[in-house]
Amino acid sequence: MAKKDVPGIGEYGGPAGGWGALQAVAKAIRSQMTAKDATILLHVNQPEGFDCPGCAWPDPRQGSSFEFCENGAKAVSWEATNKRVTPEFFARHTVAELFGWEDFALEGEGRLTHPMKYDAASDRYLPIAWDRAFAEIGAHLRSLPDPDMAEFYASGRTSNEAAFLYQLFVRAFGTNNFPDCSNMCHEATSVGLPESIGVGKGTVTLDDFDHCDAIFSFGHNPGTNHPRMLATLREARLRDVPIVVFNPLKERSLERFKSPQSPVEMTVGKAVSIATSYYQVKVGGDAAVVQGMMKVLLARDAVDHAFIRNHTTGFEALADDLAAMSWDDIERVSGLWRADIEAAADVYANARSVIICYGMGITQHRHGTSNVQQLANLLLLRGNIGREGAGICPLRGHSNVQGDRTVGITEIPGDAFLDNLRRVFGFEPPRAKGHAAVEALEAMRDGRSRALVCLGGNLPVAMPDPQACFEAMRKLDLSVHIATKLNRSHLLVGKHTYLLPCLGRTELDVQATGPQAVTVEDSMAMVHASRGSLPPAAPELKSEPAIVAGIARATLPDSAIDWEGFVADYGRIRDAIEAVFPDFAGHNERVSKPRGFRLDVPASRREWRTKTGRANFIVAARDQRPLARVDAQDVLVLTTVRSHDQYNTTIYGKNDRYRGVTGRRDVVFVNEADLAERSLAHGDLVDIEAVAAHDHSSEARVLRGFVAVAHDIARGAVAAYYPEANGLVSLANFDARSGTPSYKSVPVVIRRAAGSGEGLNP
Ligand SMILES: Nc1nc2c(c(=O)[nH]1)N[C@H]1C(S)=C(S)[C@@H](COP(=O)(O)OP(=O)(O)OC[C@H]3O[C@@H](n4cnc5c(=O)[nH]c(N)nc54)[C@H](O)[C@@H]3O)O[C@H]1N2
Ligand SMILES: Nc1nc2c(c(=O)[nH]1)N[C@H]1C(S)=C(S)[C@@H](COP(=O)(O)OP(=O)(O)OC[C@H]3O[C@@H](n4cnc5c(=O)[nH]c(N)nc54)[C@H](O)[C@@H]3O)O[C@H]1N2
Ligand SMILES: [Mo]
Repeated sequence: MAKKDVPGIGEYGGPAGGWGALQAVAKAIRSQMTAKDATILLHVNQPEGFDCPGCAWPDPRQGSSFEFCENGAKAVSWEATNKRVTPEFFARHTVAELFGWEDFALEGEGRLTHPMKYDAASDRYLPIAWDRAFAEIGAHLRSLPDPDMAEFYASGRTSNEAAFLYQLFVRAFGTNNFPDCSNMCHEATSVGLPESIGVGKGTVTLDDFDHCDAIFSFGHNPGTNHPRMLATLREARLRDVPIVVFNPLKERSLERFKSPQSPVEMTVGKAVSIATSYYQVKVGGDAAVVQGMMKVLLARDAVDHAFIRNHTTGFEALADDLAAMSWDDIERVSGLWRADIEAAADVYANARSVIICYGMGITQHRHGTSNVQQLANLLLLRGNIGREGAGICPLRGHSNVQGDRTVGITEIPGDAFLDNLRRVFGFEPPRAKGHAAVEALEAMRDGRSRALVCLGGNLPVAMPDPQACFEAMRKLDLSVHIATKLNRSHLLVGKHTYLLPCLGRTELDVQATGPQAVTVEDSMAMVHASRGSLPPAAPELKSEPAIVAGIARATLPDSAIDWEGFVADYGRIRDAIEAVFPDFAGHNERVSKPRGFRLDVPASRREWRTKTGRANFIVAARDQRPLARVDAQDVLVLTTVRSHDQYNTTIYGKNDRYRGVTGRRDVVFVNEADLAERSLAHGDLVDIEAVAAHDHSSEARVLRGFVAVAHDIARGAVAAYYPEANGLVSLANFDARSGTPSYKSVPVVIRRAAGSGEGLNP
């Protein structure tokens, strides 16, 4: 049936990659940079170049050929833009006026050039000298009655060096309040995997993908968010490795891909099909799928008894739990037929070595931690962890989010780490648990926290419930933003607000001892150097380590730590990291090697650093706080996703090519049958209302006037873009074990928009 014509909504017929991707790169570069500057793209992810700020997928293992990535090119050109936000810009626009701009327009103005301070009288940002800014920030922080009344946010682009200095400063100041982007992202991994396998990281390397016999993909969209992964999946498909996908949306890149690096594929060749089976699981239905698969394996006795005996605990409890589970329930919750789940279990059982990949479709749920642990259970049943070609592969978010955690950005630091910090730096670090992101926002909202420092990011826009978060920001006595570009967080001013512009990854960072490199850790625990080469966007910019050290010195005048020495030579920061974290032995020497080194992941050699000393099967959570009555008549479950033209809260453009959307983001994807059931049609304007009774919040949350788009999405599920849909997510709706907000399971009802007619068009 031909779909009604709706402006900006169509269908994308091509594969992922292909010419569409090359055109998009050219466009991204043209809009931000000159042709000469565009040569910077040749330095992305090369041994002597800088680490791509786009994602945390590892670098290619050899060769120096430019590894093509459309969204990497967008991320780089967005940072390396020619556009500037100068003091004159701020003189022309009040903060109230800028607040009315779209996020897209704010960041689109370009790079921040000068340190600025908010002036309430004129409602403008005015320039301030660096030293004065540091002195004032230090005085404000010192005047707090208690260090626990300040929050220190970090977004995961920050290098290991900046992150380590940041945590050192904050702990010397006296708190563990480290909300970070990981709290909104893979916290379920960081909490879930250590209980299962003794380490909160993925266990595979790129080499394992050359040796696996099957790949299972749960809840991630690599064509958009980890595009370089498609090259790895393509290679696996060319070896005839089955790839089984579970995703409520049909994502083009998981269906087929044309490699822009393969001249034959680009011209005469066919696209490579990626998924060999594609199951449109219900939103939040993954644990049920995995339980069903495990049930099949047990029924067929297709498990690795020797591995289970020698390496694990908890098998009997898991088996009992699975036995008690009915296929009716599994089918209802997963939205899949038993036969589908059996077929998937067959592929799994027939493969000697299996890798499971997963992303936000698994973690951002009220049972995110438990979801992650079910994936680990499935792998453990056949000994698929800790040997070649097998393992678990969380697709991390920000390019250095894993590294930041490794070097101490955590609200729950371990004793061994704190003891080392005390030994190396001679101060007593705080031991009490600090605030994660949700707790930080709650403390700010309730007035218990009075200050917020942000090392990058766009915290209140990334969090659930913007209304509550925006208000919380405006109540602060002090807010400090270390950033490359203007965003909405900077406009949510408190009593004293400072905007401190920093260098980005692409830029040359020259300190007293000469040009500096920083280091980052990718999704597969590879640590390597990153060196920028472009001249800084403005002469006044400082590096993140220099800004952190500047604030530290001003806040802690009596500190015995040599902040200036650290900034003069980042090698000294790396030495300090090595002194605190034994895993980094030989740090400076090892990162001087072209591709760096891999941090130890004990589970990948079957050493289980859990309390039991074994890998643990963990029975799935039973829901204590039922979410939506998924079976209730008109309740749908909303999931929020990234478009192809955005980087988290950074919107590069309003297109979402692979999903057929052009020039708009006010859409909600709905299954055609679900529309029909509500007497709605493709293109109708709808209001989306969160069902408060089911998400533990009290007030009504409504998004008005969105365009309903009939889409290939599981029944009962709807999808909208992040951050536009964050107003529907309650701050109270999160995974109790990890604190990860349930951005991917919001119970909603959808109805024709109040006052709208039959739709938009034609
Ligand atoms: N270009 C670009 N790259 C990025 C980012 C970006 O914004 N832009 N962000 C970075 C960051 S911080 C992160 S965390 C990663 C995010 O990378 P992803 O995890 O790929 O991010 P999402 O867009 O949230 O996509 C989640 C996928 O899960 C599916 N999904 C939703 N709900 C469910 C569910 O209940 N079950 C299952 N099985 N699937 C579900 C969605 O349909 C979608 O395909 O990407 C990183 N890389
Ligand atoms: N509804 C919904 N909400 C979500 C998600 C979702 O899937 N759905 N995903 C969540 C996830 S996974 C994450 S990780 C968070 C992301 O949350 P954040 O990490 O806080 O947000 P970003 O949008 O990545 O931050 C963008 C800003 O970072 C600054 N920046 C960019 N580069 C640099 C740099 O090199 N240095 C510094 N200092 N600043 C820089 C720029 O000013 C830019 O405006 O959002 C979460 N929110
Ligand atoms: Mo993320």
